[in-house]
Amino acid sequence: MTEQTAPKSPVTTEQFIEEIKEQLKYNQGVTVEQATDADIYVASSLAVRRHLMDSWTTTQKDTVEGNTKAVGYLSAEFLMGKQLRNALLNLGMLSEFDDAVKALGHDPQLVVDAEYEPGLGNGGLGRLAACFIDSLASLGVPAFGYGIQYKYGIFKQEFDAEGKQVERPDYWLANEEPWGHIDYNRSQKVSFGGSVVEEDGKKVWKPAWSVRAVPVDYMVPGYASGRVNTLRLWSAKSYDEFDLLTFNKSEYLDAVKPQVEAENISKILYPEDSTPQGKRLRLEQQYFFVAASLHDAIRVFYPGQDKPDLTTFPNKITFQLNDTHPVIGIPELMRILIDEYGYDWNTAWDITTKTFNYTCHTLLPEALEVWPVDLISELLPRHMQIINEINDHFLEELKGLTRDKERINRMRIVTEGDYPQVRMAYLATAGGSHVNGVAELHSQLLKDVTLRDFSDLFPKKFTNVTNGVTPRRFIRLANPRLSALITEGLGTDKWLSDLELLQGLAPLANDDEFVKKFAEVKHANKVAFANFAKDRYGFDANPDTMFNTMVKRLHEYKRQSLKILALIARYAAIKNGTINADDVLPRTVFFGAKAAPGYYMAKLTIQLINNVARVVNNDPDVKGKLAVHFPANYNVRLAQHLIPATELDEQISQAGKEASGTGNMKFALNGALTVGTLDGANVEIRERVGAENFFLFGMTVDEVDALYEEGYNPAKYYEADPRLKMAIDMISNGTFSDGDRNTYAPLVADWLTKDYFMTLADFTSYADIQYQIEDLYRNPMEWNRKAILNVANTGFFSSDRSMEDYLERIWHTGPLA
Ligand code: GP0
Repeated sequence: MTEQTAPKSPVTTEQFIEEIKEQLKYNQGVTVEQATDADIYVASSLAVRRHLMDSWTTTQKDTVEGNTKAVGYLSAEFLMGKQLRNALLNLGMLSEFDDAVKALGHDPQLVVDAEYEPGLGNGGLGRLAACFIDSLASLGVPAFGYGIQYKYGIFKQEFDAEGKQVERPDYWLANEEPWGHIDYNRSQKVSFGGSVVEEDGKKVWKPAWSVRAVPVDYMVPGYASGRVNTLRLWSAKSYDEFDLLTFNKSEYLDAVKPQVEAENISKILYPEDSTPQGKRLRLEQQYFFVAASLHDAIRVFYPGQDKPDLTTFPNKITFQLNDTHPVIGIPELMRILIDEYGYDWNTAWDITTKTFNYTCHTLLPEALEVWPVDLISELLPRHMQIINEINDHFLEELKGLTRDKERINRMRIVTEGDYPQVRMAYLATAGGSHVNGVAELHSQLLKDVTLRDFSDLFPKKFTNVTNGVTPRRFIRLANPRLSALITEGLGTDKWLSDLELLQGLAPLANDDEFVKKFAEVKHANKVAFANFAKDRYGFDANPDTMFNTMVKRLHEYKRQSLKILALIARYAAIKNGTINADDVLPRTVFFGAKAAPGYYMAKLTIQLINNVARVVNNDPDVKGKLAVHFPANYNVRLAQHLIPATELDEQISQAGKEASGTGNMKFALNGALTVGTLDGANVEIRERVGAENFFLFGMTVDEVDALYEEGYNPAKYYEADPRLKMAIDMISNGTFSDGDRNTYAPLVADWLTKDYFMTLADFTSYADIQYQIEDLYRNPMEWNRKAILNVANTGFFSSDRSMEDYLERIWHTGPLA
């Protein structure tokens, strides 16, 4: 990426004040005196949006008229976070905004707080999509994000009196939302059900019902690139036509029912992360947004053309399938080309395979979507025919490549048997040009294990692109103090668009003055977080203790239970005097995690963490030594507050299970040290920051495999390490459940008999490395030197670099001229 200095504001503070006033008057109809923080938020957002408008329209025009291929990022999730400050940053208006808002008598922070965070994603995958479109715009690459504007985002998490997770609906659109523009004039019709008939030797789909897909457009401003791309999120609306037959025969309410129900399609985000539920509505959602997006792209790139030459489609736009969720786009594009535009099979297949690429985000077999043939046949009968035909052609192709019948059978896209299913990951691999994993280790395991047969026969399809995160949101906006220090240290702010420049900080790790300033920044961030936490969650966190954080979805493979067991062991050791109280390094541990509402073990783990926190925080014996806090409803906003304040980050998944992780990158870039396993992108982080600046523990992938082979017996580890035994016994005997021995029995039983992710086997090395961590922490200069080296050496993990890798290895396109 070409380095940019910060953009210059298009307005003075005085002008911006006038613009806000104008919006208050002509949009909201309130006077400056009447205006609340929320009014100022809406008015300033609309004013900011106007400043993006010219760049947005020229970017769209250049995207269509230029000869640079665009990128279409198809994703069921975009976890955007708040928009206002991000737009201000990219326009160079941060200080003008602060000053204007103050002049109008408001606190800028309260105005920004009035924005309700859109939660249109579950976790890593959705946030990655948001980072990617930010980077594409910042690189000046023409791109569309395509997804769904769910009416209800990821649930709001609360905890009840017993510490159990309670889910509340996230009706974010109940608030004024100035960023999305709903464009009724560019809607698309998406149909479902019915049957396929033969007419003049052609297959004709006669759908049973249709829904109107209305685009809601969000501007995606690039940082200092002058480009503004589009995130187009589809919202389902009913058609106003009645089913007249029903209307004549029966009741009005029966007649409107299908119309009313059509809107359900975009009502709610499925809250399962990495564990798809295979529900009918979910498939409807997937087809809904993908069909609308493909038709939209044809509308955009062939304006006004009835008979466009779609053999040029792959030169206009390349579609990235973000996991298997949009893979129904492959048969849909085939259907469009064959049924709507009259192309023959081979031409259609050639266009389709050139158009799509697939990113896999998992190694958990249960996370790879499979749809029953019956369900697809019922909802999308024509697509099921096409998928079967793809399967037949594919099996033919395989026969030309191998004689191994077993292998060919294993590779079927449509399985055989009484309940045949469609494997979406296989369809994606067969129907696109490239398949990528999201970190080196993950991509290797995809080739060696998950998609082995495919990689053996189509080795050239497979590649890796290691994930990244946007430095604009996750350093500049989240951590203004560190940003200022980096700029001071490097003598330039160009690092925000060329993050490898952070390398220039490495020598400063030996400069005691700089190290002290770095330590002051971290301490100030801890104080700021403590204030935020007090204000927002009501707990006291002592900034003079080590801040140790584990934030991510609650999943057994991520092993929050390893953290909680080690924490209980530590608590017991302090309490029993096994460790001398004076030798205890004071620590404050933060958890943040949502569990899928139907995931019993994960929810029980949440309850356990909350109750360990309750017991520990109320025990005078450990006061000042150990504290545990679990703020509810971890989201992008909380991440932006907590990550800059963290000193030790936990990335402790079982090796071979976390595809990449992206939190790990955010923490390292904000100067936290990582305690982690050799999993996902941890491997690459450790390579870059240096083994001596990373706390490695636990089994490797090979060791995990070997232990499975040998037969894993978790009870053995329970007997072998008294710390572990103590921790589990305390959970069993009711220490964290007011004496009730049943509450956590399912967790205990699982650990002692199954422990599928080998938490117990890694316990000892995890508990032991804590001594190293604490020894280092006792030497603040050394700790901070290592923290600086983490910042200096992780510039690689910018999502700008990820995008450049995709451009080079997969998309073969670049910035607009
Ligand atoms: C992977 F399969 N991820 C899935 C899924 O359904 N949802 C999801 O968020 C995540 C991976 O678990 C990850 O390792 C990865 O970094 C992220 O996708 C983006 O690639 C950690 O969140």
